[in-house]
Amino acid sequence: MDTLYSYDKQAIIERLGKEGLLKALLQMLLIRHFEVRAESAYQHGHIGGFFHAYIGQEAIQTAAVNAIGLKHWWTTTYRCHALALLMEEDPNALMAELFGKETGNALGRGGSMHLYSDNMLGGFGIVGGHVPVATGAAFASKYLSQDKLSICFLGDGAVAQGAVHESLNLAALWELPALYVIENNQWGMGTHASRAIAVSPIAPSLAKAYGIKSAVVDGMDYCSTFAAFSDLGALVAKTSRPVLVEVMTERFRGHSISDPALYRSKEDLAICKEKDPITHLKNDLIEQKWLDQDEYERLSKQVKERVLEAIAYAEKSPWPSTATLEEGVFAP
Ligand SMILES: Cc1ncc(C[n+]2csc(CCOP(=O)(O)OP(=O)(O)O)c2C)c(N)n1
Repeated sequence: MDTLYSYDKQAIIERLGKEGLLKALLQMLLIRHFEVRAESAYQHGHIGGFFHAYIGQEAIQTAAVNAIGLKHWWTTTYRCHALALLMEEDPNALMAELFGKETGNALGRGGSMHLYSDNMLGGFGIVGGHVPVATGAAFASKYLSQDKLSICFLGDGAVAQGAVHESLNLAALWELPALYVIENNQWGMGTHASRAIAVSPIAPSLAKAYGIKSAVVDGMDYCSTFAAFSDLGALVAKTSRPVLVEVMTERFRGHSISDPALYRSKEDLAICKEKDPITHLKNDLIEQKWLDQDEYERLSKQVKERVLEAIAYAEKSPWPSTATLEEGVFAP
């Protein structure tokens, strides 16, 4: 393993302050409670189709958005609830989208895998298929002098896809302002990365092949992830050269809600959960005496109530009318 991205923790804590760290904690709690409640709604038959939780990985996209800023182009996989919440999309509309309701973020047509915002290009179901889209956004930004980076999250399982390599090649060749983020949760469905990807860590080898910079980052520690994204986002902006980041993380659930994850022992999962990024950040705050357990419980309850409001909104929202079935559908 190449060394993990090193950073000065105390400097980051001082830079973010109580306000910055509490903001991140609330964002991560919103993502966690949103998905836990949505899972329960799924089990009760209110949500259909696919459902991939981001539980365990929350620190990564939270840190990326806070460090780099909302105004850029953001693209991710089907594990997209967190990014849409971080883009400040209304939790009511996002929950309604999962329920397939007319008031949903994509008018009930996209569901769990296809959430959007003005700057979030999706939510994509095809593994690696969104990476050329993010590369195109980086090209457009450069071509139109938009002063926007394109940040693209992909899984370790996507790294073997040709589209990823073509994207890295073009981004390096054309000096595009793109930050590619491999969220290495070590699993592609039920296959361990060590059985699917020839190199480990992934980013240093891959980046070398395309002559670009890389980093490997601890994705379970908000402060570390924030430090890395802050530095690497600035590097992409300054050089207009792509950077490849690999963030080491853990997926606490199965691949999707219908995966019982029998390929992983209970003991292994328990070890993963000890690294919970929310507990990690909570402990950082407690250590600074900026939070105590009672206040944490109060904040968590407040966020849970917000999510229950979103569930109630989704439940009472109407189904899309059949009269609108052909609206928004491309007809050549
Ligand atoms: C082109 C393509 N091949 C296969 C699939 C089926 N599939 C869906 S998710 C997945 C695993 C992807 O794993 P990874 O990229 O590591 O992302 P993670 O689910 O761990 O976030 C596969 C093989 C697909 N959706 N698209």
